[in-house]
Amino acid sequence: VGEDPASHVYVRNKIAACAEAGITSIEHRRDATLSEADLLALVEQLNRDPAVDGILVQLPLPPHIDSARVIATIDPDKDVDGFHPTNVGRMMIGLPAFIPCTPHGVLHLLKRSGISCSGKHVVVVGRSNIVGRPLANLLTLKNDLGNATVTLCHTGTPDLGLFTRQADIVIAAAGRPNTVTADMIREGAVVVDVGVNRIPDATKKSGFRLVGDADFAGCSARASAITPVPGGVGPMTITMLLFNTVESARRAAGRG
Ligand code: L34
Repeated sequence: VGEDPASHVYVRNKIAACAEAGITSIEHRRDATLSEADLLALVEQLNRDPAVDGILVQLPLPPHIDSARVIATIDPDKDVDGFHPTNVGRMMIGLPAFIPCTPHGVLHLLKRSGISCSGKHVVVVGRSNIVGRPLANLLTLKNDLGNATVTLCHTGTPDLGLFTRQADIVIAAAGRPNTVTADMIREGAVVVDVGVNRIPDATKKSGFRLVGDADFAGCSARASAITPVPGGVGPMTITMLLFNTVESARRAAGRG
């Protein structure tokens, strides 16, 4: 809904990934003037449609629309973003649930890189509902992706470096460039950069370039591993969306 340029790129990438994986996707693009009532009606129509296994309302929504209300209207069994309160609650107590795509992508990215979180001190920087908070929660679960000691830092943390310097793994999800700099990480630490920020750059045709929340050049000299932006967590977010959608279709077919 609306004209957020980054959202258009992300949605385009999601549609392309669905096509590549053989998943049918339907884009319902609406102007920023769409009323909340009309959006809720569209979600309800998709809830009822047996051909639809997954519903994703790309955020952010225009300010006149109550995102929480829209998310709560999505059928929890089709909530492939894992944002519905039912899925958030189920996830938090370790019950089967759709896991939010970015946090889930981060956990699999680490696992597939041979980096276990078990017994490690993971410092998460950022407390959003879509990344920081669910990620911190998942990391505390007693399973093969979690079992970490977790510190959740945010804009109310007076001395961020005091915490990040104690981390085995730093996850930057603050939405601000240079939130994590080389002096804030331990030698050999792992840095996962969730940020996707557009920085003005006159040398680029688009007029901007993408940077993460960590200073990549500085941190990569000290870190044992670090994710790039672009090409790091972003593609994993999309991958986990496909995973959740296939999972939903399996469940709907009674083969869950
Ligand atoms: N409902 N809203 C809902 N679900 C989500 O899971 C998201 N998120 C976040 C924003 N709003 C959402 C995404 O889809 C962030 N996000 C997302 C998705 C894809 C990419 C980045 C963030 C991505 O494809 N990143 C590319 C670069 C893209 C570019 O060129 O701008 C990368 O390589 O990082």
